[in-house]
Amino acid sequence: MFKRVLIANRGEIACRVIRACRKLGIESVAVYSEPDRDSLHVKMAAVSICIGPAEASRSYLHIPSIVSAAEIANVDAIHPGYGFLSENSHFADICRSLDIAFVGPSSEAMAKMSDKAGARELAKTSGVPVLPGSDGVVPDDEAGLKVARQIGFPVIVKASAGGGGRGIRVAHNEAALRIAMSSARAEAEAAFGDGSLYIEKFLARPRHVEVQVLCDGQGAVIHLGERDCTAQRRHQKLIEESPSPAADRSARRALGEAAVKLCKAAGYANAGTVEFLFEDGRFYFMEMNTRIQVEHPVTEMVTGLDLVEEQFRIAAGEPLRWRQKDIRQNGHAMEFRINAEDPDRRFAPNPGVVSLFVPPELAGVRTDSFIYSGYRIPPYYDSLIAKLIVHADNRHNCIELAKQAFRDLILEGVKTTVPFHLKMLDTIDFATSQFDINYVDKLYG
Ligand code: MV4
Repeated sequence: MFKRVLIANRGEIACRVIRACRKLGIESVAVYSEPDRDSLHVKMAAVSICIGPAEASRSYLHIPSIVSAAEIANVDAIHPGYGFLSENSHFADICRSLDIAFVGPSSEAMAKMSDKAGARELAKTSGVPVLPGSDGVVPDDEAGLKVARQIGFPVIVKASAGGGGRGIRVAHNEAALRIAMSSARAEAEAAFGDGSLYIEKFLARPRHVEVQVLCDGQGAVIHLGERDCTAQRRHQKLIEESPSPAADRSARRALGEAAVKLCKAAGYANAGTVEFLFEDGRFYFMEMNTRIQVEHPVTEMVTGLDLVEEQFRIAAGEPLRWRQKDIRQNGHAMEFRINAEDPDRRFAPNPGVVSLFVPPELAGVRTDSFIYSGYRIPPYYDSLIAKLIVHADNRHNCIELAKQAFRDLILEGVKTTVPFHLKMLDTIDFATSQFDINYVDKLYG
């Protein structure tokens, strides 16, 4: 196992990774930007190194600063967390050339999956269901129109270099498709420096269901069941749960098998997530995330595995410690993202001083956070300040436990998404899970 690891991240995930380091007897090295000097991850780590000013491009995203800190601290691995450099194949490549283990997949597997049109092709040729659409990227607008005429409208145009919902457009006819392609291309060119587009048949009311995988890079690939992330607003997930209330046993099994198939075809290693659109009992590959995800705790609570611990073990060259038959999904778990945002002001960021923070202390409830009473939330980064994760024997009891956990939670000083969650927990739509990815956008505009 590694002796010393640098955590190239901040916030709750940096704290979460440091906890896994402690469990494994690994010395942790935190990096932080100037406004993050009072952050919990800085206090928790054995060693902390300032890597630059507030702007992420000059700190958490600045590869020379991160690599310098890693060299100075003499670490043998870097854990990238999520966001920032976590899906940057160039960064993973630099780590390898410096003989520092990157806690994640190879740069080649990352690059394969960051090319969304290529990932779709790989899924298709591996026998993983995809929606009708283009074979890879469309070379020009005429080719795009030809694909749309073949598969029929409505279609969705996606940036091959995209992610997080940028560079996507829906078109219901040919004239709209011409406009959609030119605006998606311009947006993708500006955001990613790559205007490549691909096209798919558009699903109007899907759910978002994703499968957690673990691969040891020595041929063993297992899945840890699915998470349902349908409760989202503008591509920001708000509530995630496992298992998915929409999937029956046969769909669950098929989803898991599809995810494993794709990982084997990609030569994938470490933890990953295969995302699907799910509608009327059928599912279609969407994309693969090559990082640990925000919502990984719901899978941990249901399966009993520690995913960050497994990431470290795999990166250190250990073989997987479980076979598929050892994995069970026990009970039901939900994660509620607590963001410093005002739900009454269309979820506008609401940073400030947390005057009081007392997390609930209940059996089956976990709080992953980096805030504390008196902490000033800096305005420069993601608004996620805490995650409330609840686990019970079934979905009904999970909802009841969540309500109790929110009653016990004390979080004062800043507006948060807590009132949104309380409202959702009281709706029949949520209780019966009768909704799709458009639900929150429709409610809140
Ligand atoms: C889709 C889709 C409907 N049909 N593809 C959004 C971001 C990118 N990751 C893929 N996305 C979608 N792809 C087809 N063929 C709808 C979305 C989509 C979406 C997907 C998951 C969760 C939230 C979403 C919100 C809007 C659109």
